[in-house]
Amino acid sequence: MTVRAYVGLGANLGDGPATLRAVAAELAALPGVQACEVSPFYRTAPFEADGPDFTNAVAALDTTLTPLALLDALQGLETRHGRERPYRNAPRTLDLDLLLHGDTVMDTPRLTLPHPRMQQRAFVLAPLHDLAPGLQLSSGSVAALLRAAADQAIERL
Ligand code: PH2
Ligand code: MG
Ligand code: MG
Repeated sequence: MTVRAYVGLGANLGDGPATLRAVAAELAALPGVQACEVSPFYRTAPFEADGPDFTNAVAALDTTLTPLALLDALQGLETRHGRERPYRNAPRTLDLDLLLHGDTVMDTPRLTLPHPRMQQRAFVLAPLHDLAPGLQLSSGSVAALLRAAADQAIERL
């Protein structure tokens, strides 16, 4: 069964736009991914984190991968791009967060779906809105949630 999944892309070490362009192609080439559409890129101020500004985007995937198989593939791409985890929310060469996997709701130590913090974060909501302006999330439409996050500094590249 093919489902629509959304993945958040972020980088604030190295050449973020170049990394995200490469990752867009790598996501599209993953076994079990039939289609991949990537949003415009945004420059965003660190949100509850420190370090340089981020480059952020969202990818919409049509995939037959299960949530955990897709998570494994995303973590493989993070590792390939030199991701290190010295402390929580440390600056990173690449962060790939599984935001939504169809209608899956799950809460396990390894993976919580929908992503528990996405509904407050303009750096996720703006590119998600570009791809899916009519999307409904548990606390409202992506459009309304984006308006509620209008105080967060983001700039479309
Ligand atoms: N990711 C975080 C924490 N804060 N801020 C921005 N602007 N972009 C991110 O991708 C980001 C963040 C945790 O993963
Ligand atoms: Mg993240
Ligand atoms: Mg992450």
